[in-house]
Formats: sequence, structure tokens, C-alpha cells
Amino acid sequence: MTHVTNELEKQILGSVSAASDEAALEAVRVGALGKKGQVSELLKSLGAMSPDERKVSGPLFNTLRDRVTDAIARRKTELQSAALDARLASERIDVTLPARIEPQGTIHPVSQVLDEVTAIFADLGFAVAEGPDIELDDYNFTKLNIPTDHPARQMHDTFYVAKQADGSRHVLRTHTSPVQVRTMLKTKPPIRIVAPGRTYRVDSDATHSPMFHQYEGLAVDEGITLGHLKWVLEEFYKAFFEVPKIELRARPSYFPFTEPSVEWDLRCDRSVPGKIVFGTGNDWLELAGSGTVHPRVLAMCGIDPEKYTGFAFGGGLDRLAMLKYGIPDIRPFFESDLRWLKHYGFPALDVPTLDGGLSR
Ligand code: 2NL
Repeated sequence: MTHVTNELEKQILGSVSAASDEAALEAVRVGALGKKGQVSELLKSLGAMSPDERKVSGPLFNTLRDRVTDAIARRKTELQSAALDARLASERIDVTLPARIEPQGTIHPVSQVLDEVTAIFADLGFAVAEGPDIELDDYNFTKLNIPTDHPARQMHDTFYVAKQADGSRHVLRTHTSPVQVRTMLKTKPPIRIVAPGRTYRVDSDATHSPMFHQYEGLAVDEGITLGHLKWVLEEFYKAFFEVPKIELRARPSYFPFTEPSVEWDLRCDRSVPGKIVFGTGNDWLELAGSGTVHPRVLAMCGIDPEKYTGFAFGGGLDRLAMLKYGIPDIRPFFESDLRWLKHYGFPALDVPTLDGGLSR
């Protein structure tokens, strides 16, 4: 009998070690210890034995069952830990690796140009100032020398907001000038600021959007003249259009908040259709309005016009973007068409700087 159990043990333990996964091991277990398994059959045969035979075979069979049970349990643990190791190895991630996510969005040309303009004026010593889009009528008009009944109000097709209980009225700002009014009211000269931002007028056609963007600049100090303004504008347009030289032409104009008022044209070459080159050529491109800040505006903003003078200028930011980046139509600027944004947009991580390159 010893011979039979030894042989069977050898055979079963061989199959246990050969089982390469838990399913194969389970098959071996069923074959040995299941209802009709080889070891179970041996144990069942004890019932038909004589007491003497049972005395010899009983311990042998029980020992066999225990050894097989142990071997299967040990193999099971081995297989489980090998499976876990394999899974850990295959699912290993290095959390210290940089994420490789391509930026999906683009920077809108207006945002790009706003960053460029800000970088250039910052280099010239101008701080950026901001204010609310919904502005007091007083700051948008009255303090800029445009009283309620003034004909110049008709130059601005204004979105009005309902009157407040105290009689004050708000408008959607028609220009960014109220930002400069706010700055003059709260700070003493010297003042050097640029105010870029959204502006609104009741106007909508092929070349006008009811919401558009402006940049304005203001310098107030003792002895400020239009000569200073001309130099600032020259430096700005050279840097912005990334050309070594430009030529500006001054034309007399009228704005209620400046006296005298000057409009500036930039010499350009438009002889090749669909292309503009700045600095040469026989064409002129209208770029900005400007002037010496009206003494009444200074006085209404708490600045002594006997002591201080200032220059101010303003132009369209959307138009600058169209000119610099060859965008022919203003309407798609605010339509959020992803194809347009992908085509005209800028890489999200390239922030324009003077030393790093504005538009590279
Ligand atoms: C244009 C003309 C201009 C100003 C804006 C200004 C601001 C203050 C006082 C005086 Cl607080 N002036 N801004 C001056 C002249 C022209 O913009 O054509 N913009 C699109």
C-alpha cells in the first residue's frame, strides 16, 4: 500500500508544481481531492476494508490527503504572488515623468496683440490700468468734456443702462478713456498708463462689431508735449510691427477731450495685393487718434491744468491684430469658430516678450 500512495503522491505533487496558473491548479485539486478525485476515492475505499487493513491504510491515506492539500495551498500562494508581481510590473507608472498633454486651445489674436502692446508699453515705462466695462456716464462722458447735451455724444452710439434710483446713469463704456479718468482721480502726476480693453458701440456691419477692443495711453506730468507723444508712438509702432524704421504723419483732428487733437498715419506699401509693408511705400494707413489732454478734462479729474499737461492717444486693438497678422475680416473675431481660432490663433505657451520675441 505504501508503494501505491507514494506513487500517487509523486504524480499529484508533480502536477501541482507543473500547474502554471490558478485554473490549472484548481483542475489538479479537483482531480485529487474533488468528489471523484483520486485521493477521495482512496479515502472512500477505507469503508470497505477490514479493521486491520484500515489501521494500516487509514493513516497512509490521511497523510497523503494532508500533503496534497498542503502542496496545493503552497502552490496557490506562489501563483497568486507571481500573478500580483506580473500585474504590478505591467501596470507600473513613473509619476515623476512630465505629463505629455499637447495644448488643445490657441491664444486669440486679440489676446496675443493685447499682450504684445502691453509688453511694449511696459518697456516704455507705462503701467497697465483697467476698469469696469459697465461705466458711469459721468466717467465715460462728462469728465471727458462731453456733457449730456453735447453734440459729441452723437459720435458715440451708446448702449445705455437704466437710470439708478439716485439719478446716476451707467453705460457700456464707448472707449477706455474712463479708465484714465479713474486713474487721474485717484493718483497724482507723474502718470504714465495704458488702458487696453473691451469697448461697446451700437454698430454692427462688415467692418464694425458692437463689442470691440481699444488701447489708450495717457501721460501727465509737468512739461509734457506732443513731441513726447510722437516719440512714444514711433517707438511703439516700430516695436509692434517689428520693423527698424517707420514714418508717422500728423493730421489735425477733433476730439472733445483733447486740444489740439492729432490723428496719425503710418507710411506703408500696399502695391502688392493682400500685403502691407510698413516704413516704405507711398500709402498712408490711419492708426491712432491723440492730442494734448484738454485743460477742462484735467481740472474735472482733480489735476491742476496750470501746473500739468498731458498727452493721450487711442486706437483699435482689433485693427492692429488684423494689420499685423493679415486677417481680412473682423466679423469672425467674435464668432468662436474653432477652425478660425486654430488657423489664426497662437501657441498657448509662447507669451510675447521684448527679449524673447513678440510674435515668433
Ligand atoms: C481714437 C481716438 C483717443 C484719447 C483717445 C483720452 C483720454 C483721456 C483724456 C484725453 Cl482720459 N484723451 N483719450 C484721446 C485722443 C484720441 O482715441 O480714434 N480711438 C479709437
